[in-house]
Amino acid sequence: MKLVVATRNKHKMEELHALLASWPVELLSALDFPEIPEVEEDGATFEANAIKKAVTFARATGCWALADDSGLEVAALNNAPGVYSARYAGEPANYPANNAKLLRELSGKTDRRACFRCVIALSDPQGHAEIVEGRCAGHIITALRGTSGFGYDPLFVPDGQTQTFAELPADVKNAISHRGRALQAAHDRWQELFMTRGAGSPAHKEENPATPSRGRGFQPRGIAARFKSPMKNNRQRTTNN
Ligand code: ITT
Repeated sequence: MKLVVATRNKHKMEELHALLASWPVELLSALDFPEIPEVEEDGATFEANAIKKAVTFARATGCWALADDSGLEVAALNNAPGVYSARYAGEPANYPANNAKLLRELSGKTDRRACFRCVIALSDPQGHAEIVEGRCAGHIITALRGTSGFGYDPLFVPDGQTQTFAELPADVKNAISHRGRALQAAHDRWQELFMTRGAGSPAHKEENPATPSRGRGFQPRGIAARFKSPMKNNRQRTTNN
């Protein structure tokens, strides 16, 4: 079964490849579909953006699609940069500029608590989507440390660790990160789907006929009812089921 990951972020894709290694799926990414234009992330929430990316790619490719919308929420900054994490310092997205801005904004502040959030949406080819979420709490240090990972990794020390995400080995980051936790939830919730479906077969067409587009361009309906495994440690929500 083909699964399109709706991202052009190579670092994210590397992490997803490692994290999805045990799934019986052939992973494709947005880079395999250069004809599909970049999806504008204009939602007010991680959920809205993740669903928009997944549904757009699912409908455009006729495959199941998965999208991750993620970012960093900093307590002392009223949860900024949040959904604006990728372009915190402006266009075009630039990791060093974002990190420099974060350090400036936190300069002199003693409350350095922060939380990475990751919302993963899975959409069937008709555009019915469901989400899971993972979080990783930690704090922001005062100078960059480490060279692995991407984004805010050199400034973020997860709770229970002394090293930043950019210093920790990739497998340690993946085990505790917001993305790793969201994917663990996804695995628990959706594995039956990937174990039982044949390549490219559309999902439960009769039970959940495609819902007409509305509002932001999609009207997701949950596919949760079909899957037995309850979520364990992660928050989960179905979308408008
Ligand atoms: P796609 O939309 O193509 O997937 P993107 O980089 O634009 O790629 P997002 O919209 O989800 O991804 O923005 C996420 C931003 O949040 C990302 O650019 C980083 O700045 C930050 N971020 C997310 N996960 C991170 C992680 O694991 N480590 C460090 N920074 C992260």
